[in-house]
Order: sequence, then C-alpha cells, then structure tokens
Amino acid sequence: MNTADIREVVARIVAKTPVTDLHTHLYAPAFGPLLLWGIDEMLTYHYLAAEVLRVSDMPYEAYWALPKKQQAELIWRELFIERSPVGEACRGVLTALDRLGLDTADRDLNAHRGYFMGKRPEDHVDTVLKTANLKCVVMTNDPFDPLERPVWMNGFAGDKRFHAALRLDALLNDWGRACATMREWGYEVEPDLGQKNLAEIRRFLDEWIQRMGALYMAASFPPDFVFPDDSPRGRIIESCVLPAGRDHSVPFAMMIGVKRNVNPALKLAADGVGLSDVDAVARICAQHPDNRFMVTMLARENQHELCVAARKFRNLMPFGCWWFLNNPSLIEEMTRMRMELLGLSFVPQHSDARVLDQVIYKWEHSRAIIAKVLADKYADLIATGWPVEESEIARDAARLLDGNFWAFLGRF
Ligand code: RAT
Ligand code: ZN
Repeated sequence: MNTADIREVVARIVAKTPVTDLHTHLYAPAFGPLLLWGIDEMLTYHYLAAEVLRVSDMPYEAYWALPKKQQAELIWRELFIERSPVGEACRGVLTALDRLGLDTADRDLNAHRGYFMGKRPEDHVDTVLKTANLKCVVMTNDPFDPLERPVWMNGFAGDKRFHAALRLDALLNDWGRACATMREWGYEVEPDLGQKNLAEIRRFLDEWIQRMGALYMAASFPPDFVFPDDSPRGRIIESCVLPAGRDHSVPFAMMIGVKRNVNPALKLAADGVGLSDVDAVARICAQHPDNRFMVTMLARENQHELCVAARKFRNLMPFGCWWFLNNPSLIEEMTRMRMELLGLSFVPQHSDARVLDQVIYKWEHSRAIIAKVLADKYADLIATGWPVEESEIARDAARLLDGNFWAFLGRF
C-alpha cells in the first residue's frame, strides 16, 4: 500500500473495528430509569449544564429546579440557537442525531423529540450499539447507590452487551460514611479500621466482585492521591482492594486528578482538575507487581509522565482520554504521544458516556483521530520501505479498540 491510500484505508478499517468501551456510566435496560437515553438526556448532560450556566444569567438553583424538559429547552436555545454549537459536547449531540437518521438542519427541538418517543430502551440499545459499532460496554457499578443496589440484590440476570465494574469511590473516598452504611448492612466495621474491620471490608469486596461478575474494580481520586498512605483509603487499598484484585484476578482502575465540588452550585458539573503525582502510581505498581492497574489521569500535564511510568511497569495500562481531555485536540496529542512511547500497548479511549446515544458521537469522533494518528505512523513506516498490509492494520486496530483491554484482564 502506498502513502496516498493509507489514510483512507486506515479510516475505513478503524471505523469498522468493533469497540469494547471500557468505562461508561451506562446501564443495562434491566436497571430501569438508571439507563439514560434520548434527546433531553443528551442535552442536559452535565458537560452542557456547565456550558449553559456560563452563558445564561439564570441563578444556578433556578436552573436545577427546572423540569428536565425545560433545562433541555434552555440548553437548546442558548447553546444551539443563540450561538453556534461549536463546543465538543454540543457537536456531539448533532453527530448522534445525524447518525440516528434525524435531520439536523431542522432546528425544532420538538421534531427531534418525536424520533425518541415511544421507543423501547431494549431496542434502542441495539440500534445505538450497532450505529456506534460497539461490541459491548462496561458500566460503572456502585454498591452504595440506593437505586442500583436493589437490582443486584434481586439477582440481575446479566446482559451480554453490558459488563460490570465495581466502583469503590464511596468506600475509598469517604470511609466514615461508608462505614456507617456497611454497619447497617450487617458488616462488623468501625471507623478506626482494626484487623477485623479490614477482613469485613474484604468480605464485602469478595461478595460484590462475585455478585457483579466485575471485570475490574475502580475508583476516582483527587490530585493529592498518594501511595503508600496511612489514611483509611490507603489502608483499605493495601489490605483489601489489592489482595481481592489478586485473588479474583481483576485489575484496579485508578482515575486520578479530579477536584470534586470546586463549585458545588453546579452539582454534577461541579468538579475540576488538578495536577497529580505520577510517582504514587509508579510506587503502587512497583510494590504490587502481582496486581494490574488501569490508570487514567485528568490533567493534560500528567500524560507524558504517565506514559513513561507505563514503559517501566507492564502491570500498568494507561487508558482513555478522560472527561476534560475527551476533546479532539487533546485526544490527538495524547494518542500520538502514547503511540510514540508505547507502540500499540495502551487503550486509547473510553467514552464515559452517561447517555446511551452519546456513544455514537464519542466513538465516531475518537475513531477518526485514532485513525489519523495510526495512518501517520504507517506512512512513516512505509517511508522506510516497510510494507503495511490491510490485515496488519485490522489486527492493530482490533488491539487498540478491543483486544488490549481483554488481554490485560487476562480474558482473551
Ligand atoms: O465524565 C464524567 O461524566 C464525570 O462526571 C465522571 O463520572 C467521571 O468520568 C468519573 O467516572 O468519575
Ligand atoms: Zn466516568
């Protein structure tokens, strides 16, 4: 293949390579109202709530007091009609609508709403996963969530399109509260975390990993995350999470660098970003070679150091362009840097979708960038005389979008 064809060929192959989306906030239809989908949910995505509250002079509380339909109407008016929807989260809504077959030239929100009316979530899941060309997604499953917990306790039958990940923020970031709740559930735990307590937390983890069939455990951490650490978080990680990870053979995903509640009035959109310490990641990987760590960091400035750490530790898998980094310019920069430093041994993206339909745009936009970077790298190889075959491109794309994750889990 020559350099002139390469872009087109790679784009075609990457577009048709099915994806495993390893971190989303989507739920199987069996979770009922927890599965968000449709135009009003897309418009009221917290990324867009933050953006509308910059341009509207409506008091924050007044916005949150509006019914969802009216929040969506405000966002449509302010961010799509009064100004062009050039931001990535706005553009994404249009990509999703267009690929679902709606007429995006029509600026009447109610016309778009008509498409979603009367759809069954079960069917819409199939339509969306097919349109986005996803093989499956991984949910974010929190046993402390009062809406989610009963679905698991009542024996969720499973859904091959949706895998589980055991999310541990409640346990690791607010032990005092988690302890009180766990006591209500019958675990013998005390705030001071003695040996007996640690054994009970371990029992809790064992039960939930099994109940969910969790592919991995996960938590998000603030920029001041350290390791080792004598706080409840550090002790629970060391004495419970890591041993459970080893015994059940599940990685621990650490999402580091979020400053929670920078502006509490923004609610779900309240969080910010800060620079974190990559040495903490290197230390946990070095001290626990029998554990596997999936890591994504929120600060752009942490990305290079994280890549270098990943070169040192094969039990460290960098993944995704998280949240404020999930924008074309930053995805391109990160993907290029990761490929140059790590070859094909990373997971370039996850969607973080909270609304089903969002996977369409998140993956279409990211796939185009991943393909562009890959094509540049193949062109460099071709320039050395190294032939690049279509079958090899397909193999590489499958590793990036699907296989690397499953191989890291040890499930080929
Ligand atoms: O990206 C998001 O939607 C954030 O609100 C968070 O959920 C973040 O991705 C997380 O998993 O903590
Ligand atoms: Zn997330």
